[in-house]
Amino acid sequence: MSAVTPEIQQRLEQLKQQLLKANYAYYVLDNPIMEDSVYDKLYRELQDIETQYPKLIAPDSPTQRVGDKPASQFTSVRHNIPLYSLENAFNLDELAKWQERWRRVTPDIKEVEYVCELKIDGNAIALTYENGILVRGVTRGDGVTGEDITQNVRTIRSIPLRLNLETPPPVIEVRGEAFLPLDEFDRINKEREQAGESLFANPRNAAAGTLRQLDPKIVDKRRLGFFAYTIYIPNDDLLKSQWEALNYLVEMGFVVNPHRKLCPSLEAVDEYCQDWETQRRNVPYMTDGVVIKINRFSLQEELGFTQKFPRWAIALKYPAEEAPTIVKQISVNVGRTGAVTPLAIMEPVHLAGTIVQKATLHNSDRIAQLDIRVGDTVIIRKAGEIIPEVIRVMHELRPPNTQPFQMPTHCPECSSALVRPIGEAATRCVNSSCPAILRGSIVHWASRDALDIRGLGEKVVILLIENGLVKSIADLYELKTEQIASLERMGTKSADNLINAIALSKIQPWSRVLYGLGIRYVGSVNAKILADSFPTVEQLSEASIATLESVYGIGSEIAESVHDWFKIAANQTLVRRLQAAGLQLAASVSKKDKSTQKTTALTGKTFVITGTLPTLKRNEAKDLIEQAGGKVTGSVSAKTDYLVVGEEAGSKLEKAQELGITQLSEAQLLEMLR
Ligand code: 1X8
Repeated sequence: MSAVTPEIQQRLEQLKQQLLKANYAYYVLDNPIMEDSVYDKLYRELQDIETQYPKLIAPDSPTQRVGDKPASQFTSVRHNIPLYSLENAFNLDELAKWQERWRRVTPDIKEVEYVCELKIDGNAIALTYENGILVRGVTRGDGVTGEDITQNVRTIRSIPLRLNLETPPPVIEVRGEAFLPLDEFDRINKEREQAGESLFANPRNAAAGTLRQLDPKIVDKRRLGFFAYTIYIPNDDLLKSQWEALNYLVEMGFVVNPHRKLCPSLEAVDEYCQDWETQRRNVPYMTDGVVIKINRFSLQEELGFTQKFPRWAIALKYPAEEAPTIVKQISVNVGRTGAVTPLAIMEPVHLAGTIVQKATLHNSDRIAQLDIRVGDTVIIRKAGEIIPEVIRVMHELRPPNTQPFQMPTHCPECSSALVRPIGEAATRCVNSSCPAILRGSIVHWASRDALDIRGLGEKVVILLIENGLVKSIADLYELKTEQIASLERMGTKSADNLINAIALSKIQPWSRVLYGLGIRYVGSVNAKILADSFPTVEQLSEASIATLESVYGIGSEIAESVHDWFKIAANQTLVRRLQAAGLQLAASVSKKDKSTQKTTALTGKTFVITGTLPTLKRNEAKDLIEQAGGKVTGSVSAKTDYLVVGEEAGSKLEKAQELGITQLSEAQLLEMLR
């Protein structure tokens, strides 16, 4: 390696400054100052220098936003100062009562200023800066302990990696809300729909799911935004108010929501709230209310906190949106556990920004309680923007000759008699070969937190079942490309992709397989606990209820459910078939244990991956290659044996062509791995 010259150092500094400035203009000020092509060119030059002189890579370099390595898990971090939640008010009266209440604590205060800010429906995060450099980002968690998501936070372009301060204090904590802009939310859900993946219910869930992604490259692809709203600087007494703090955040380089207002009285606050209740849909992100804070810090300190909330702030929540519509039909849906859920199918109606035509009726008790019939006018509500529900039936508008709804006595999908276990609200189909249960089980098996089989969504599952190709989860592993390709709307390419995606599930760990089995009460967290305590499926299936219950975190309901599941002969057969198919029904031996590895065609070979592969994420491809004894590096050189090429491959492809390096498609790589 050649020595670092002052010229190189100077050029690097210059590039860094220009790129940082351009980034800031684009993502914070929303006012670009540089062409994309120029940005890319400078970025590549910086990247090249840094590759050549890795010692020069600074933590705040624009190239250091997206980390290479996915995390294996997040570590828990205790917050230095807890993240409180806010007391809610649901109307202006309650707001006035809040003012009366805090005034009683400090009766001498006459004049008061409030700061009004939009309440962003996202996920609160806490950022720590040491000497001006971002060192940690932590989720809210339960307010006391959160998860360290620094890698993910770094990908958010509007979060500065270095504060714009001459002499930054040794420690600053900044808090704010990470959120998904609505257009980004729509884009992601469209992509997921096309991929047959389950959709995110709302932008908040999507943002939460994104922040908890282990692979920062995926986080980087979903452009999260961040609005800052709180600063803590130990031993500082320069900032005197929330309003000053917000302006200081702007100075430091954060995005602070522009729709903030300093209000001289509660009347001005009321006006702001009323205004935003009607305006709320005119901003490109979700808001669920207004946050009102007493401006002056000295008064905030005097008021302090209750057990749960600051006394000096409150959230005025917008009312849940409601709308009337007419019930056209009441149908039932059979889920993967056999639970039969009644649904109201209604005249489509606009609600909270989406068109709604289905609402859950939960169970037969709820139907009886509502006395809901086909033809009824009902009020539906979308609470927290999730699945709408019927909150009221307007019996006075009921047309003549309606009939009360009767829960079906037989399963709409397999015609077997439904049962309602004593003490349970749910009606169930208990036929284990019911196609609805099979369908739900396979969709669950393929879902993101289970085996994560891309392209195996509900539509494809239905197709496979209807054509008799799949009668059990285990049948997925015997599918042939030709069988899938012959199905409606499936070509050889998508069939190939599906086969590869299914094959890939064989590297998923035991805990995910266990979760995928869909044993009642065994969610992904319990599956992890069980998989850790019982490293093989044999150990788990032979465990007594008492042994299961002795595991920390496993209660009697789960213990019984697991124990009963393994007693059923069909489940034992399923486990044996999955084992034979090569799924991980035991904790894998550590990857570091090289001695047990066989030699393969990949042993000792060096691979570079470029572009987007059709089914494998980059780190998945990397894992597969490394498990087979290969090595994956970041840049093409004469030492590279193979270049794995995906779509939109860039300069690495050119370089590989120059050097005459063998190229592989994903399919060829998988072939080699087999
Ligand atoms: C939560 C939120 C706050 C603000 C905006 N959005 C939120 N979701 C704000 O202060 N601008 S404050 C807050 C909290 O303290 N729990």
